[in-house]
Amino acid sequence: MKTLDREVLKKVIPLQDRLESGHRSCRGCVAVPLAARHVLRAIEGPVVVACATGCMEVTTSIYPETSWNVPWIHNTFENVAATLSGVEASYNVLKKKGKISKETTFVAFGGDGGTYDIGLQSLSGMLERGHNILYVCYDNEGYMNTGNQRSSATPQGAITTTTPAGKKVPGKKRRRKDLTEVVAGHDIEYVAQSNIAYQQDVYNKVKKALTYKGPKFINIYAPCILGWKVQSDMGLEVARLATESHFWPLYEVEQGQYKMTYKPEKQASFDEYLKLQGRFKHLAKPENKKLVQEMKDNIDQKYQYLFKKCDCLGAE
Ligand SMILES: Cc1ncc(C[n+]2csc(CCOP(=O)(O)OP(=O)(O)O)c2C)c(N)n1
Ligand code: SF4
Ligand SMILES: [Mg+2]
Repeated sequence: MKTLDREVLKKVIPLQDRLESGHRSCRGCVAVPLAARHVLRAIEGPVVVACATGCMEVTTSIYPETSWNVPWIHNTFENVAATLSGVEASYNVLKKKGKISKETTFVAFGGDGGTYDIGLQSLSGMLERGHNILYVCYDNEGYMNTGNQRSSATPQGAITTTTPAGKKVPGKKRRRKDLTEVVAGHDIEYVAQSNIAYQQDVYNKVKKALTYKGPKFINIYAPCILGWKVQSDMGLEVARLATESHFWPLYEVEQGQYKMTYKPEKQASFDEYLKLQGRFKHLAKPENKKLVQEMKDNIDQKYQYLFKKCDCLGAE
């Protein structure tokens, strides 16, 4: 697991977590608390956080309690980017009038459902209007707080309650949407793909994103123990294998320039990644061999394509 470099650790350990303990995410959940903490640790000074409805929101803010010790705004499933756009615009007006002087960072968190699907329109608007906001998607590949329904981020072959596997259907039929690329198409200053198992990578990307005034987007791979049917101490290992097997490459697009931020020395086994997750259990059956091969071919094809677009000399 890639934790923070020693020098960075010394800096962040004394900091108070901006998402406190005592939240109600599932035992072993690596999606919600780690995504929030890894991101917020990299931000200095005042911060305003907004969450779309999703696990991060419902497990941290059940009335009358909250685990957030920063200004925090609840949103519906679809409009976190729009709400925070309004907050950032008001802040700019108040600053102009001299009523606020502190530099403040605005961070929106949305799950994949709230980002890839139902909040895509408000995200796209926020990016195009140029708000000075960092949008972070914690991608746990499904609608998890409502009981594990598929989203457009759910990978091909995965079982969810709305994509069951049986004699005729092998789990989700369609491939996942590549949202990082969709966002990159908005031609903003900074877009990146990261993974909660690579803490230093998340840290670096947040730091770099915040050097830009304007919209920036980071898509963080964040396994759901419950929905993916993963042993409660294996969430980070599954996340790690996603990147090491080339399924979830770590890269950034800075001012239009693609760069791999981590290049695994040797491609890890995708079968190993599948084996750790109950949602893919049925893929071990002989009749699904062809589908698994198709999934692997797709990973290799996409990785090669991305690699070509990247400045490979910049890879770790
Ligand atoms: C318009 C609307 N449709 C459906 C819902 C119910 N709902 C709330 S959160 C959610 C799924 C959230 O999925 P995601 O954004 O991936 O977050 P996760 O729970 O996986 O963390 C759904 C279906 C809603 N609140 N509003
Ligand atoms: S349902 Fe999944 S993402 Fe949500 S709190 Fe539980 S383990 Fe975490
Ligand atoms: Mg989700």
